[in-house]
Amino acid sequence: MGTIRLTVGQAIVRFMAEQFVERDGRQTRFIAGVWGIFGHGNVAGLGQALEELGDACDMPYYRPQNEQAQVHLAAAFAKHKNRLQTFACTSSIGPGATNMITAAAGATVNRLPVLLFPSDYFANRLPDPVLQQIEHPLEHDVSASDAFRPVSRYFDRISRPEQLLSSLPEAFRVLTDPVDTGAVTITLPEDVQSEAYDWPETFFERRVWRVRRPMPEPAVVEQVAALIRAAKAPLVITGGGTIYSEATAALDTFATRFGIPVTETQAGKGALPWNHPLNAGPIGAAGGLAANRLAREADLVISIGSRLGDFATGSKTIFQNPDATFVGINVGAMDAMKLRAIPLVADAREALAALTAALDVAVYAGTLSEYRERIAALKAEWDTIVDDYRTPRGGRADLAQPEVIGIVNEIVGGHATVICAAGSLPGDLLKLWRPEDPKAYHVEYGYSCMGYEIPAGLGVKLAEPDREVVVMIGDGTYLMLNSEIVTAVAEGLKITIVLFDNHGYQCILDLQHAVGVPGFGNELRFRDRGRNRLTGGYVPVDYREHAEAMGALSLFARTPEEIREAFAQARASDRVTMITVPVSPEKRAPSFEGWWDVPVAAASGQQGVRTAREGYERAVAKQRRELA
Ligand SMILES: Cc1ncc(C[n+]2csc(CCOP(=O)(O)OP(=O)(O)O)c2C)c(N)n1
Ligand SMILES: [Mg+2]
Repeated sequence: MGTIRLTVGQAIVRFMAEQFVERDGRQTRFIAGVWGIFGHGNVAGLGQALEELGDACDMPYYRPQNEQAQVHLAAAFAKHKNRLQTFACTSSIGPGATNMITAAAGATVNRLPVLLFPSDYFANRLPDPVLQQIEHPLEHDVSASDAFRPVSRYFDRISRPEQLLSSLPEAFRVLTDPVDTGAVTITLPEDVQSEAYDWPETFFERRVWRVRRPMPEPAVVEQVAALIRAAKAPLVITGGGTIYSEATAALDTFATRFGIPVTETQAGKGALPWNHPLNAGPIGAAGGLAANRLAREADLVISIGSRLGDFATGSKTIFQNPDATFVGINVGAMDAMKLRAIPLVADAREALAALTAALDVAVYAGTLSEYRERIAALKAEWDTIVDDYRTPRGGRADLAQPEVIGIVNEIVGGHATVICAAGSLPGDLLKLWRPEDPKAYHVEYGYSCMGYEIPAGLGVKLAEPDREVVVMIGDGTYLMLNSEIVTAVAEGLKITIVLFDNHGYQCILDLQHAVGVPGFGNELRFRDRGRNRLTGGYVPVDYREHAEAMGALSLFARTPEEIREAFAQARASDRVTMITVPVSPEKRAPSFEGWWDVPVAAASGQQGVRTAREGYERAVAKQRRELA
């Protein structure tokens, strides 16, 4: 057996370059490149390896400004690639490593593959305590990198080089498995990372990982087909799994042929174009009128590729028909079983094809015309409401957020990718954005992580350079993580960022009012010294100048006309562009018969809190606890 002498870092680069995935006969190199920030933990390990072997292995290196951001970026890239490709990320030990944890959790929650190599303290322990070492007093083998364990779908620490021989293949199995995927973390002690070993040459042979499409069990297909035939008011909820599985055409066929309305979650939005006759729009706490009314009455709810988070189910209040049956189509059994559903554990595309075939064999003609008319009427009503919110009222300043969303969507159309993650924008976008393509709507709402937006813009642009990318971001989240604008400048990545300046955390202020609490700690205000509270005037922040200082083309727009002019300038430029739009702190899209369980204080000296608590207890009574 031939061997080849390489360091651990070099072996990782060589190995990653030879890992491919295959689905539907198409092969893709799985790791597109490596993002990393170097420190003493990785500079001589993966850092040295990337410098020496990166070009030969076609393994490009990218430098972000923040380790959290590089992992968001990798996750967004993977999401846009339907999980068929991702980036690896390397960091130094200690703070560089723990900076990645937030975004690792986000990737795991959203079931998106990211491969993380945080560095770790010396395995030989001779220089202990090395700079940044925790020195846990009782558990001597614990390091800061152990904090990755709960947020990773696979975790390993390489304390001897040869452990890579079994660890790396297992890491790639997890990354490329549609059920198990998420953050995969292999921590690399700084000494081991640069140690050499004689690796078997076979370790670096090309390996193709098949991304499986599990077939549904025929008996369950028959059972579900019978339920569909018997249902009077069936309803589909589509999640992100439909898009990842490239099942959108199969979903269209299924819905159209049998007259079954499709409602959408944040991850599922775009599976059908907004104007598809059977797209009943978004469902749940931040959903629309049509979907939420259909959900209330539905007698058969079929979820496809959804983790059924509380926003999608209105914290389990949107299904009010006590006789409703639930079916879960999901590649993962855990998700398929939720809501006490009949689990159709399978790939979404295969399951939809099998159901369609079974219903065709049974000569099922679809839902009755009364139901189809009701769907059409509700959809028409919902579309009119959305039109109304999107339409600017005159050319004045003090625009409402929904108006800005409408204006931007009109400008960029239904094929540009809009990106968002936290704040009030995701709810408004879910209701008001009109995608016409499964890749036109990219909202991370599993972890709803402030700071995802701009790195995600870079990730999507790298995934599909020819598509227009628009990042929608609140002022609060911008202040938390904006520095990847510098990376966009360095990499020549052209995205357009629309910053909504409403003086702070307005969605949480809304929530605060809903739980009966007067405004406290959410708006960006000066400290009022007399009261010793943050109740002074607004702190002025010049976001336009801030982004310009980082090298962006930075514009300011107050009216619909100014937004259109700014976009014209943005589109004419090849630079990352930011358009700052001041918006009213109050005007957002309301709730459309959705509810979200956020507890209200059960004891308070304040009347407002007590009143809110009474309302909360009435609302909680509608929760379908038996669906837990
Ligand atoms: C990292 C992180 N910290 C805290 C939160 C809780 N949170 C959700 S939205 C939000 C405020 C967002 O403010 P901004 O971006 O200005 O959006 P707005 O609510 O004004 O639309 C906060 C604090 C979060 N989702 N993520
Ligand atoms: Mg804000």
